[in-house]
Amino acid sequence: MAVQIDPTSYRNLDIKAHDDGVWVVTLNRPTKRNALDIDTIEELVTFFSAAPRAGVRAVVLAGAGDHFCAGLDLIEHHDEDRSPADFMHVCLRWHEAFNKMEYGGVPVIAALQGAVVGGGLELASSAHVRVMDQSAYFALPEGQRGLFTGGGATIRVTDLVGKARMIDMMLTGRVYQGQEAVDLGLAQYIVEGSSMDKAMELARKAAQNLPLSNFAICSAVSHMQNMSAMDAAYAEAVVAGVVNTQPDARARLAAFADKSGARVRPNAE
Ligand code: 1HE
Repeated sequence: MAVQIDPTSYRNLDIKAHDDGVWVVTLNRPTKRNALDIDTIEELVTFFSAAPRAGVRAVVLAGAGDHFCAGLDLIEHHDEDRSPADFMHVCLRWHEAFNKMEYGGVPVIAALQGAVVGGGLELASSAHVRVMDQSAYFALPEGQRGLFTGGGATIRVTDLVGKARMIDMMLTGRVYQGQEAVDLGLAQYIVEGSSMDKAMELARKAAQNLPLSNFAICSAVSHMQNMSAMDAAYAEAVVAGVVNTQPDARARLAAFADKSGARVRPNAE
């Protein structure tokens, strides 16, 4: 059942495992601003298909260089001169990759800098947590390029910012950055320094949770959003039945009961 991930078999992704179960996956085509060509998408499918069964406790997803990701590889798209059916299949591979991320059960923390645009925003919005630095900015330039979103923005970006803002971003190319981007929900954290450092800190924290708890958090919440409230409540009860009785949780519950377990306190001033 356990699968192995061989970092040396990836060309467009740089993959590094850390001792604490945190894996750093970096889009590694900085000279192309990490634009998503089909090979990169296939490597994302491969990695995120394996991660849940390979002991990966959390993933930090990053982009090499000054920009997280410039979206669809427009040069490849231009040169391939794809048919409608061809591009539909390209988009289905994007969905395969991004659904594996969102529904795979392994926490994915995105570390963002520079452009997070078009398909780059679709990729980032498939992560569970987004950390931006002061240089990061978000946009959907598809409208200006004669294109439309094809990697899930109509679903995930709309979930983050709402329908009206999503349509405005696509119609006018509006760019969001800084604290406003956090206030709208495009990222959960903004940092003065490196988004990578903060993302690693959050990933290490998440990696300390029991894997089955993280599996539920990083798959069940998304699945339940797709259900009616009645069905979601039922599914939540079933998931909680499994997770909340896991044998590995007993030591944590015992620690609370004997008062050695950490208490929940407000943040220090
Ligand atoms: C690219 C791409 C790309 C850069 N595809 N090659 N996305 C966009 O519309 C964003 C397009 N990119 C940009 O607006 C800018 O490149 C950036 C703001 C991201 C960066 O600017 P800058 O000045 O640092 O770089 P540059 O000079 O524009 O580009 C550097 C190189 O990266 C250059 O290649 P070179 O071989 O001439 O050196 C660029 O061609 C290359 N490059 N971005 C291919 N996107 C499933 S549907 C999803 C639909 C979409 O995602 S549409 C949105 C596409």
